[in-house]
Amino acid sequence: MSVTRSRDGLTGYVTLDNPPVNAIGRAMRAGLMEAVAWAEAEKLDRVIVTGAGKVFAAGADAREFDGAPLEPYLPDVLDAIERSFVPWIAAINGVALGGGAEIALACRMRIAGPRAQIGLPEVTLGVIPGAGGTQRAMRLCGLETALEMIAFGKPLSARAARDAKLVYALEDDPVEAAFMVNTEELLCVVPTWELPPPEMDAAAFAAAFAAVRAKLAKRSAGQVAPMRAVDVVEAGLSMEFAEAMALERSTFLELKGGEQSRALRHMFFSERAAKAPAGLPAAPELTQIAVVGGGTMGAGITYACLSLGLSVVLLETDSDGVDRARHNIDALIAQGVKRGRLDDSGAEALRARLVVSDDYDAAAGAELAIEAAFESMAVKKQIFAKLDAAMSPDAILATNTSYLDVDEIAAGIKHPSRVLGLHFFAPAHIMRLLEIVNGAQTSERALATGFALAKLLKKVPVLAGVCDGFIGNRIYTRYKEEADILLIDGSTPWDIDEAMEGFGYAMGPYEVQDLSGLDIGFANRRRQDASRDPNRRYIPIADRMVNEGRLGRKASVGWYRYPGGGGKVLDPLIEDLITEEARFAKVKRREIGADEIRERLVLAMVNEAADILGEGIAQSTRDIDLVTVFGYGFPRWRGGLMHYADTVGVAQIVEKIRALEVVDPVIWKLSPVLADCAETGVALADWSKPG
Ligand code: T1G
Repeated sequence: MSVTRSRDGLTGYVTLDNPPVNAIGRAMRAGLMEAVAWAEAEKLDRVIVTGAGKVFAAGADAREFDGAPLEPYLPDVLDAIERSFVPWIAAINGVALGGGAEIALACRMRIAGPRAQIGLPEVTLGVIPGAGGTQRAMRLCGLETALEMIAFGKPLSARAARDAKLVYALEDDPVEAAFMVNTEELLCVVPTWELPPPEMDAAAFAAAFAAVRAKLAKRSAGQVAPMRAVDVVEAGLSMEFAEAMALERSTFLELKGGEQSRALRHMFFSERAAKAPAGLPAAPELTQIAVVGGGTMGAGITYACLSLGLSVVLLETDSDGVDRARHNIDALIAQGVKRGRLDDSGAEALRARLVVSDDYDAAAGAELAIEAAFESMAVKKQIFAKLDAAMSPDAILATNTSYLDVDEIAAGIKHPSRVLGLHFFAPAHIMRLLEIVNGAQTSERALATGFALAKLLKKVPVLAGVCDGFIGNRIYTRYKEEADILLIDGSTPWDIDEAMEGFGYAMGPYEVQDLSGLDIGFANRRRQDASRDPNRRYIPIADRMVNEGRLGRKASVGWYRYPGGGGKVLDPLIEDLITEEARFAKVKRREIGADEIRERLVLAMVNEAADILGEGIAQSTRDIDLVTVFGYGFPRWRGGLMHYADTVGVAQIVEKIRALEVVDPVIWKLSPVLADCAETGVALADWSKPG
């Protein structure tokens, strides 16, 4: 199918029809090329092109990107549409993205419906617009709007597109409106390619390009496609259209085959493949959720559920707790109103669905409870006992614990099969990752409930097995441990942070700890004291920080000093403290460069992640990639931790870890999964547990 066509008198109708999002594959390109010939053979006076369903077209079919381009190429199809003597009108019924937008830009006229959006998000897939977007957009909407669309990939709403002159009109029924356009008026519209490129004085041009490049350097550091897109737009200003189109095409093809596009496509499809495992039973319908604990996490979870239209019973220990919880929810609601996500009536409706109480009986009717209380096993066990007594025996009980043993929590109640972990990430109403922890006794119905909630909340769900820290925090703990070793061996928090920001993290490990609070790591290390290998090198610097009250932002001092006003400043006292600890430990500090920092930290994470895969705590490398990108800031344009490891090559990774094993055989134990992949030549992504 892909393209259907019909006619009514001298009006031709062409419908892009490739469910679910009308992605433009070879069949659609061929169908469009045939439609041009058909319209000319029938001597129609116009063709109206629109999308089947709610989408106009989601762009080129990204699944085709791995293979060689297949004719007819989209730029050629759009040239045929644009130069045909039968003018085409794009009746934009929904999102028109990438190649979808480019089809519309090549049409003689564009009429947008209320749900229309026009965007050129190609850079989010590591490429640039490859079918005229870099040259046609600016001819219609001017340089600055085109640069913003292309460099940052954000779509324009129908209204914004109309105001930017990308569309001729906004109409409730764009197809009908296109039919009504006066033929003479339509024939007077100049084809886009014949419009002159934007004219601005040299200074204005220079300022526009400098501004977008400066913004990209901050927001898209390390990413190639956005900068190259700006270069192609700039080059096009002083080239013939055909020449500029050739440059665009060659740049697009080059980037399509590059590492960053492969990584970003991997993330795009991995995110969409993150769904409930096949075969789970239907989940109970969720109407009321109980949340235990109204602190940061509990309030965030509550707000997220209220925003879905669910009712929530937020439980606290006493009236003071109830007041604090209510205050936290009010703050989130006020933030939602301030950001325009909620109007006053919406805020009232949220409040109407919320009960805050210290009486667990208030939660008797909830289908699901999520415990988000203090990270203490004793506290959690008490709470689960109270939930067990107050709620229906088939209610699902979830813990939001970040590290603790879900099986131990489940053991304390009747019907432990209804217990699972739902590990949200702060802020819970914003961060998309949700680790769904599958306990030894967790039933399929409980898992199905977790995945159902994830889908409602539009989270990225990842199934995790039970171990200390599950997938993400276990990798993060190893990352911090290796960072502290580099610290005492010769580095500083800011050198390490800078090195990892240079790798693509928005924040390095020390700034992150200051944000979340050093006391969290301290509590986890105390919990692990009894089980830690006495021969394992232990770096006491972070403990000393906590003992000296340097807890991070909340104490105005941590690894950095926060004198007020939001910024962080380096604190020379930290270097003295580190040097002193190195002396106590008889460590001879040495210069450690950024490359070594990045390599050691990434290798530490890859090795730990490989063990997590080998132990079945994670189901796939794709899941580990989702956790590291959506939960811990691993650069998306590197494809996540394990995709990146495969890009580097397992053989090289194994060689480097073997060398580190010589230095410290206790901390560096090569994962059997990595050894197996190196031996068999199988990529991590293709590794499967033997037997
Ligand atoms: N190619 C292939 N499959 C796609 C796709 C695409 N462009 N877009 C979506 N899908 C699949 C997706 O994997 C999922 O599959 C299903 O459609 C529903 O998607 C030449 C080169 C349009 C806003 O970057 O932003 O054009 O999981 O879950 O939430 O210059 O999809 O069902 O098997 O996201 O309603 C540029 C990407 C391409 C837009 C709809 N276009 N897509 O969101 O559904 S490059 C994009 C989206 C290009 C040209 C260049 C969203 C959406 P499955 P979904 P949704």
